[in-house]
Amino acid sequence: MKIIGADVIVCSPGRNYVTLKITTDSGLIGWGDATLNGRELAVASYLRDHVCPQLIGRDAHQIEDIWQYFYKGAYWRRGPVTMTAIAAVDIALWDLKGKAAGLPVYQLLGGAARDGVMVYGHASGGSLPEMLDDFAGYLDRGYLAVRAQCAVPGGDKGYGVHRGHQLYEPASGSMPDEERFEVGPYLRFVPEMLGAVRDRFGYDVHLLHDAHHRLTPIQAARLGRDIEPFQLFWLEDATPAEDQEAFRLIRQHTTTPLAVGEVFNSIWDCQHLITERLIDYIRASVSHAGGISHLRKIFSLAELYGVRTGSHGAGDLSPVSFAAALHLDMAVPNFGMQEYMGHRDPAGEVFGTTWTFNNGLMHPGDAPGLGVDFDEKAAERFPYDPKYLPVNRRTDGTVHDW
Ligand code: EZ4
Ligand code: CO
Repeated sequence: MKIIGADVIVCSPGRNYVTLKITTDSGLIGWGDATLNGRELAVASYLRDHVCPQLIGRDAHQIEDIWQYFYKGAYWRRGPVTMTAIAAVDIALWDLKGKAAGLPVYQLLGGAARDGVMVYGHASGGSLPEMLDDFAGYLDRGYLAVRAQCAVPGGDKGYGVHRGHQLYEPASGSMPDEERFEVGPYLRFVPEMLGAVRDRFGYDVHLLHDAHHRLTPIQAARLGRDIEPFQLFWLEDATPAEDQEAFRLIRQHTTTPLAVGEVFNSIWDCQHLITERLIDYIRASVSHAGGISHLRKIFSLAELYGVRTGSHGAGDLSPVSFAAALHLDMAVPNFGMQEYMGHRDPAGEVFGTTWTFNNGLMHPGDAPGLGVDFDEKAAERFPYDPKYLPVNRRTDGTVHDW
């Protein structure tokens, strides 16, 4: 199965997505996701200018060799742009191998290790009553796990709070929006918010919260301790993720389970977190951490140390990589939870999917490959539309982690 074409398509159906199309002499086509929120064109160029020409003529079945060729062959290793580009190639090749074999990708990864993949939805609100009503909606729709985010009273809107009736989407504007964050009111409000969820909905639903890398280790330790009574499934991204050592301090103070990793791009970003058991869930994503092949290695390392998976699944991961995540989630023994934020309209006009949602569990479907189609004609109707993630500042103007 020789590769005869490799093309990059940038489109914006609801938000920007970068999609890699690999064409083979067998007539089969594989799809990969190369979306890196706010830096889309850097990955598109990395692929178009440097990777696609070197793909032509290779055997699409040699997934591991091609992965190593682009990782070791570039000499310059790791980094989100490089690893997202390699991920797109890897995801497209797994899609092709599944299509060639006539099997869904999860079968190639060892087969189903569970009936379905537990996902969590995102409840949010500009006020506590609004958030609680949104939370109730997720339970009505059958979710077994829900993340709660809420604007801090008297403060700025805060991370993770949707506007109107649309799904939350943080990227907006051809220049980054500026948001404000003050840690004191946040640390006082979060226990109240999580307590209100438990008061209204009890303890059966799995409850999650994302601190979005905004706390210092000692602040995170205090928050983890304050919310212990509310028995979270996990506290996400407590501190800036590049500081692996910070988690040791948090760990010493709290039994609240810790999850981190949506900005990681390789196994080297989480080696100590995993081998020193500083976290409970590893949240690296298939599209930003080198594809199915590399994320599977991270998950295998995690399995050795009792760390479970919790893949990133925001709307800026296209349906192609969300499907890839579901296939991997089905097959790994140490699956924990999958984030499912959903994709805004009109993404469904460009991406056709086969996954299903039943009683809180998702299944990737049994179509050969990943089970995602990309409509190139439809994509032409949604040209690239520059958008950036917000920049965050403290009240005194100091730039802070967003
Ligand atoms: O901010 O994917 O858990 N999910 C998240 C996401 C991230 C975005 C960044 O592009 O934290 O909302
Ligand atoms: Co997050």
